[in-house]
Amino acid sequence: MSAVLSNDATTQLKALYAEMQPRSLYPLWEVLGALVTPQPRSPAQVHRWRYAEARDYLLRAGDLISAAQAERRVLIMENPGLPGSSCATSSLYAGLQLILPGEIAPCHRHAQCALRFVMEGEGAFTAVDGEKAIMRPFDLVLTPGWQWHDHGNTSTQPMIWLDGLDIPTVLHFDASFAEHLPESAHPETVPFGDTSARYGRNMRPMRGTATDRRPHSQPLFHYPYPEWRDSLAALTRSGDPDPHFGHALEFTNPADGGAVMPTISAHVRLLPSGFVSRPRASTDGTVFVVVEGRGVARVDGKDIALEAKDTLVVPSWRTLVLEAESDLVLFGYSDRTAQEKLGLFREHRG
Ligand code: 1HN
Repeated sequence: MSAVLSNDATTQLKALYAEMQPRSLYPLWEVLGALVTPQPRSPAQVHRWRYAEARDYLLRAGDLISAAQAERRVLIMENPGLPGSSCATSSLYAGLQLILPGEIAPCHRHAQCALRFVMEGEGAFTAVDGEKAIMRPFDLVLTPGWQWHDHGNTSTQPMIWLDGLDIPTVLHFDASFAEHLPESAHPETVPFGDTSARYGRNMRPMRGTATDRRPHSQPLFHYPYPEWRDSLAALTRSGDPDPHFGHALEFTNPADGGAVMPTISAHVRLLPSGFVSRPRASTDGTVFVVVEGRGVARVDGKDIALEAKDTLVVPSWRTLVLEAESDLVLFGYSDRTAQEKLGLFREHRG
């Protein structure tokens, strides 16, 4: 409210507010400025989680509760600016999940879309609608909304991955559904590698043939590290880095060439040693994982050191500069695709 009111009017307005409140009526003019801000004012904070610290707590939890007891044994990486929300950004969730040798995380499905980005361990699996993805470090594995998924560790080492989900987005729309399969694991109905062969090679089953098996809109769910890392390496040999991103590749859904899931975009980037990015702000708060290398994230002028396997969250509309002290490879995910569909996405490149 900008106009100056007389004392009398102010007193009478206060009395009016008090009278209206029991009927759930409120004056917009008191809150308009906070609702419609000239630019984003996210309550989320910039935050970095050191992997070694989080890993230690996760392994301690592993001594105390099984994956089956917990359903999912996960430490939530909650944004310190969004306490009690289980959110990493206002629209996205991040957590670190542990599955120990011999364990099964039981089969369920839910409306929320999930991605897994493998931090350590080798050979455990996620099964999506009855097909296993054998996971290796820095693989990206998707479980799109409403697809059955269970995890199992038949290897001899603990397996830890980052879970990225659109939980806050689904909560926002009050659109959460979930159910459990009566059995702990989905029957293995599809041979290993089947989906990658059908959809992961710039081809797809002929429409309307019996070879068209996975859901049309979300077929591919495994993006192996050696493939995406090799593509990034090829970019470094064939051209200059983008001044804001470095060498960057977005993971795509082969069904439509768009983002990996309706609510989540994911990408990787490589900043060559010594590279300093130009400053950039965007409306999609982003969760980053350091895959390799060291560097500094400068967010609104404040430096945050980055080491391998750290997780960093940069909320909406904070100005980010990245400095690579050695070749720095980052994985990142955000709600960019959802914002683009809603006509909300904006960026400012300095
Ligand atoms: C979930 O289903 C998984 O399937 C991981 O591994 C983390 C966090 C919140 C809600 C559901 C999983 C989750 C989750």
